[in-house]
Amino acid sequence: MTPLENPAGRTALGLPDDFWLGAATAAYQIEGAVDEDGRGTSIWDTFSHTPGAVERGETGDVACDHYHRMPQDVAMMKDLGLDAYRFSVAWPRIQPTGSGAVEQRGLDFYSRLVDELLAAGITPWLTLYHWDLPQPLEDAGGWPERDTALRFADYAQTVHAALGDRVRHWTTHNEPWVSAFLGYAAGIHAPGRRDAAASLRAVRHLLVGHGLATRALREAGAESLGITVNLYAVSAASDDPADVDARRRMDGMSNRIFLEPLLLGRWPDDVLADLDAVGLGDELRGPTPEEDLALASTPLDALGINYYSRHTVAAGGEPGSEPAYPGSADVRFVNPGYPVTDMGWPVDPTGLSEVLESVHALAPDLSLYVTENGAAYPDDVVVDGRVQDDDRTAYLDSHLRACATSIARGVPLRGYFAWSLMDNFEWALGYGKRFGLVRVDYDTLERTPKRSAEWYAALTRRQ
Ligand code: IFM
Repeated sequence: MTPLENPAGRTALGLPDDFWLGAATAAYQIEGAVDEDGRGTSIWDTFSHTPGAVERGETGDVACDHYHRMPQDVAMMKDLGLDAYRFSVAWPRIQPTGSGAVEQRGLDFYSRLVDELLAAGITPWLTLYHWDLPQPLEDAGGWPERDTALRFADYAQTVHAALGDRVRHWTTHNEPWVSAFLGYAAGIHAPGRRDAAASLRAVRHLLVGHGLATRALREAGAESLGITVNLYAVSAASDDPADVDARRRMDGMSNRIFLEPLLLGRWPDDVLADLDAVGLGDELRGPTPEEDLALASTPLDALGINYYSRHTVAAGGEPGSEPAYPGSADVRFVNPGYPVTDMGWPVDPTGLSEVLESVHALAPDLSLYVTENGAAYPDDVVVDGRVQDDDRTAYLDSHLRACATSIARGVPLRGYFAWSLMDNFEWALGYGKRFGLVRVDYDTLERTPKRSAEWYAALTRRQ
C-alpha cells in the first residue's frame, strides 16, 4: 500500500486494534480569548507582545478562537474518529495571578470541554502546563525559583478537584526542556531570558514541580499520571572521537538530563561533569539533591514522548555562535541528507523507534505514549479547495509504522497523538508554520480538513 491510499484501519499499518489514535493541541496555541472570563496574563502574552519576539509580530490573542468554537472543534474530532484528545489547561485562566484566588469561569470552560469530549466518545487527556506561566509568577522569579514548583502543585490540585471525576489521564508538564532552555537560556521563547544558570535551576524546579503535583494528584485518587518529554534520536556526523563526544553531550543535554532523573532518580554524571567544567553543575544539583531527585523520580503510570526529528551533530560550533544550551558549546548540527520539513527538521522515522526502544530499555515496565508527532509543511497544493498534503500524510504514515515496529519488538506503546489537530500559533514562528490535520484560515477562522485528515480518519476507523 502506498502511504497515500486510505488505510483500512490501524491494523493495516501493523498497529494493534486497541492502540489509541488521537490528536493534540495546547491552550495558548489555539484558544485566543486572552482577556475573557477573568483570565490573567501569561508569559506568552507578554512575550508575544514584545516587539521582535515573534515573527510578523503575531500573538495568541485570537489564535484559532477555540475558546468560542470548542463544540464545533469537538465535532470535528468526532468526524476524525479520535480515540483521545490531548489538550492543555491555561494556568492563568484558573489562577489569574498564579496563586490563591481561583477563577471559576476558567474551570467551567474546561469542564464543558471535557463533557463535550465524553459525549462524543473521545477520551480527554489533560496537560497541566504547556508553557503559559502566569506572569506574576515570572515576575517573582519564574521556574528558576523553587516557589514556582510549589505553586504548580497547588494549581494541579485545583484543576484535579474540578475535573478529576471525569479526566483519567493527567500530564504534568509538556516538554520541560523547551520551558527551561528555550525560555531561560536561548531566550527565544517566553519569558525570553538568556541566563544559563537560571535555565538549569528551571530544569530542577520543573522536575520538582512535576513530583509534587504527581504526589498530590495520586493522593487525591488520580489513576493515570505522567509527564511528556521531547526526545531526539542523536547521531554523530562521523566516528571522529570529537564528533562522537558531541553526540554524547547533545544526547545528555537533550534527552538524558530529563530521562535519568525521571526514570532512574539521578542526574547523568557526564552532564554534571560537563556543567562543572563551566562552573554550572551546582545550578542543576541544587542545595537539596536527594530530596529533589526523589521528587523527580516519583513513580509514573505513563511517559509521554514527543518525537519529531533526529539530530546529527559534529564538533565545532560556528564562530561566535551561542551554545544551544549550557555546557553544549562547540556542537554543530548537520544534515547528512534527510528530507526536511518546513521547520527545517530532518525527517527520520527510524529515530522514533530508536527513541522508544531506548526509553523502554531504561524503564521496561512503563507504558509509553507518543504524545506528539507531526510535521509542518507549506500546504501550498490545493485541489478543489482542499490542501493536498501528501508530504504530511507520508510523514504520519512512516512514523506510525515505526511505532508498529517498536510494538512488535516488545515496547509497551499504547497510543499516538498527531500534532496537531489544526494549524495554530507556532510560538516564536507565529502562524507561518502549519502542523494541522485541519487547515485554519486565519482571516475567517474557517476549518477545512486536509487530505491528511481524511487519511487519519480512515486509520482511526475500527472495522
Ligand atoms: O507546537 C509545538 C508544541 O507546542 C510542542 N511540541 C512541538 C510543537 C511543534 O514545534
